[in-house]
Amino acid sequence: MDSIVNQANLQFAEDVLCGLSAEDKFLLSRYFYDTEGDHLFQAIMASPEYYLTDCEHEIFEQQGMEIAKTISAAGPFELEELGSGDGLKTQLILDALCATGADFIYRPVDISANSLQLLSNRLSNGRPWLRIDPINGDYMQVLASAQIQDPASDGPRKVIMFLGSNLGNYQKTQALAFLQLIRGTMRQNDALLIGLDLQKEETVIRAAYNDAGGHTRDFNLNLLTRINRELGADFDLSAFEHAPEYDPVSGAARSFLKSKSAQTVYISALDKDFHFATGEKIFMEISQKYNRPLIEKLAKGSGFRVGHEYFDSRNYFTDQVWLPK
Ligand code: AVJ
Repeated sequence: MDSIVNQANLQFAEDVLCGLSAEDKFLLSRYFYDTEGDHLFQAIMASPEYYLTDCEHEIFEQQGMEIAKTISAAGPFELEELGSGDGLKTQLILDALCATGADFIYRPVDISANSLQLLSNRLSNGRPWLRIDPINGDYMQVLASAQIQDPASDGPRKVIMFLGSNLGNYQKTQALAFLQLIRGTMRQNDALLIGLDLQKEETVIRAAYNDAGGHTRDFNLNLLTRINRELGADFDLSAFEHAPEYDPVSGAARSFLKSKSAQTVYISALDKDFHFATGEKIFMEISQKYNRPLIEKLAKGSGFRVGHEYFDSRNYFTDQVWLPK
């Protein structure tokens, strides 16, 4: 046991123990993103069914200048991006900001030092004007720490970006708590630019989380591979199937892995067996889809008001500027 569990994956081991011991088994979607998971997510974003990335890209391409003017109107600022990822759409915003003559420094925050490095290189290339100051770390921790200035200090104005409907990975109460945490770091002239995926025709959403190329299935199964490798488990991937669901009433898209048979999985880092009944599901991820009342409720409940809204041509997705209430 000691040989497998080190400091780095102790938290992972704990979370897997907690999730697989629960009455309704679950794993945490934050663990999808190992190196292979990053690649699989890239493949998902490139799949024709996954409309989210294209929609947000379209919004920034078509309305980037408006957004840039809106967020820079109140003067110089730090642009802090939570979970910057590959930065493909961020470059549209940065270029629009440059074109409007905005005075800003870009601070991407990401858990992956590697993707931060790639991002800095990609964005700096051809943009001699760009001031970039990456912060490596978990954005929850970075938000909670002084690395992002606390509202009592009189540092520069701040615009926080949280794009791609990443908020959707939180259940409703956690989403609210997270937004409150963000709000707590902000002052009156600061702003939040947030991307949210909207409720729409069911078939469109179902397809986005069940692409024909099987990337979403592989993305989910990869977490079992990660547990096998990092925690010494013996998950048989062929004994689980990808079973996504969408509830149009609540707007929750949820991914599950479903056990095809009655089986036992041993995890050596935990020195423990886990039993799965035929058809038993592991809840893997929620991707919440929003509508206006839901958005209003989240904004109000966390001390914001919706200042500006931008939509793609199909009204599938929205990027919004939220202002302190
Ligand atoms: C990165 C959280 C926005 O929920 O749509 C994509 C992750 N999961 N396909 C999402 C994801 C399965 C994605 N987010």
